[in-house]
Amino acid sequence: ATPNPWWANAVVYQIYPRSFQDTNGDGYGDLPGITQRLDYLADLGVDVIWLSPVYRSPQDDNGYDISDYQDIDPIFGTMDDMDELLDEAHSRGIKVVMDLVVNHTSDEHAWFQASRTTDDPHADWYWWRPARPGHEPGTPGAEPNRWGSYFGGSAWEYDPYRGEYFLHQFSKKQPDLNWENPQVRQAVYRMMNWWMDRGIDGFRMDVIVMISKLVDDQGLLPGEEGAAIQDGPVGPEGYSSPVPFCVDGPRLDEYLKEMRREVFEGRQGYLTVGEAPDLPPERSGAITDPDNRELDMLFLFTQTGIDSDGSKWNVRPFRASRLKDAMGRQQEAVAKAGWASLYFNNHDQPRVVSRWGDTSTEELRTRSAKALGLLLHMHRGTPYIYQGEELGMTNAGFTRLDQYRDLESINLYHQRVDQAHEQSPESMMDALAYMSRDNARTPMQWDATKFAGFTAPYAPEEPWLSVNPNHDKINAKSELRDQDSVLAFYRELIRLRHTNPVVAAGDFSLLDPEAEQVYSFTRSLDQAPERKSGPEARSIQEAVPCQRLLVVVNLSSKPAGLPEQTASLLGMDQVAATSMSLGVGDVDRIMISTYRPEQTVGSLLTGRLAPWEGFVYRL
Ligand code: TEU
Ligand code: CA
Repeated sequence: ATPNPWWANAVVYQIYPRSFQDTNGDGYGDLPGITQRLDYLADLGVDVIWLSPVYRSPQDDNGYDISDYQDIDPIFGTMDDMDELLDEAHSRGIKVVMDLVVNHTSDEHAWFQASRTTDDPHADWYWWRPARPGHEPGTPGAEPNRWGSYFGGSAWEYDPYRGEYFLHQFSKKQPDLNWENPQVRQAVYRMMNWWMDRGIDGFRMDVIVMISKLVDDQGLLPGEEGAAIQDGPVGPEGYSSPVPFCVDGPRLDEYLKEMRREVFEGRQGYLTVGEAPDLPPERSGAITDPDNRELDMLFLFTQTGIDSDGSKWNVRPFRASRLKDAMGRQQEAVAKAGWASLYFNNHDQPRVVSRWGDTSTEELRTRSAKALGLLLHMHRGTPYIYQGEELGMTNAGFTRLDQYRDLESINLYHQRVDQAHEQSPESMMDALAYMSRDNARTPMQWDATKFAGFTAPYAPEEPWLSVNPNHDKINAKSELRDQDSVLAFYRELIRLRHTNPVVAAGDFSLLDPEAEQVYSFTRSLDQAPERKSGPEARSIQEAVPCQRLLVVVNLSSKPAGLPEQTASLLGMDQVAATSMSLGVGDVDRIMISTYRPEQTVGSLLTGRLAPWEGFVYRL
């Protein structure tokens, strides 16, 4: 029987269409390109693809600024191309989830244009506010409050036509929709239903936890003239953070429940995943509890914040204990009810192998890419693979600002270096090389040809963002031929989740939280737990014999001993650091390893792990 919820053992693959496959030589990936590569994805074994936005857009933020939700942007193709992609994906048993960007629209959306006239029915569809009394509108200090935008500058933009400011948490071409207005919500649900009826299988919901903003009794935002609530303290760049007032606002649950009722009730086989920056993991249990009828799962951010301090541009060293704490909190939050999504990479994060792995040699790159993949995929939840992660693709390696295209990277460089003098040019370039979103956005590396097979070598236009020169070594074509490739390993990870109910559903229990080299935990289904994950999910649990898996990963380029709790689970003698139990020598217990299973048996016998050695052991 198909498990329900079906996503309990599914693996999702994220496509960033602009960088996946160009078919017409204009340097931008497109929908026909995705359709062309579906066999590759089917062969990898993924169940779902999530497409970053392909709607009509001025492309200020690469499509996260939508000017028409019911049309396809010409750079990506046509609605016919979309329908064909849906058909071709479905015929291979692959579901298609689209991005839903409804915290904001583009300023070029018809709703926003209409909203600029105060007597238009759309006048209240965005957060319009007058200039601060006593200030000349449009001059510094006249903004309604001191909030800064995530992409630099004030979160308010003055529109001389309307004579008022509008709120934009992201770029000034991304005005925030006013969800307080029921007409806005109904228009969004109508659009969502239109797409669901067209045959898509769900939505990834962009910054969905930001749709409700905290207002006082008079409807004033924090820090506005006369407001009952103050805005937060101002940082070195002169702005205060909207996070405490815009993330997880007072009406979030109400809106999510309404959306669920208006769009998804009565539908089946779909997936909803909400993006949740700055949401405390503890809240995810309630939002994803099926009984609460909100969302299926959330992308939390605790793990992506472990190597920076305050701002993402203040980079600090990776520590395994911080990663364990971040992931552990997420796992804990949904242990009884609700569900987790698992990711290290997406289009906003640097490449994980460059970030927490080791790319100094080819050997270490493949080992560490596998180790990080194994670590992620063995947690409890639905894993997301970002295009190229399955190849062990690395950061872009850019050294000059003019190589970057991302508005966040470019704006923040100017704000922090030129305006606030907060950071030296060198340290900001280092921070960009480590953290910039463009690291994830270089074209997909299909083969070793001039533009990596992303676009034809003789294409009239070069790719919109430079291809990583290492595509001569790191590419899908060569990895498809290699049994030991990162790609082959990901295929195996996916297969394991599909075939082993413990991997899909087993309880998570962290071991040795303080250990800095080795990350280990168990997954178990031994006491069929009371869990609210839908009726059929219980049936996979009942169908399996009791099982317990031990996951151990050396997250370093040096050999590592087994930490205490891990060693004792394996029946290791701490003093002699050798195995006391015969079982440890049994190669059949190694379900997957980043080394050959025989080698991992050797490591277990001596109690010493090789660099980036990671494995799953059947206890
Ligand atoms: O991102 C929201 C978000 O908070 C981040 O991941 C953001 O990119 C990062 O914090 C900036 O430092 C979503 C999308 O994933 C992102 O691509 C969009 O730019 C953003 O929303 C606006 O739509
Ligand atoms: Ca193209």
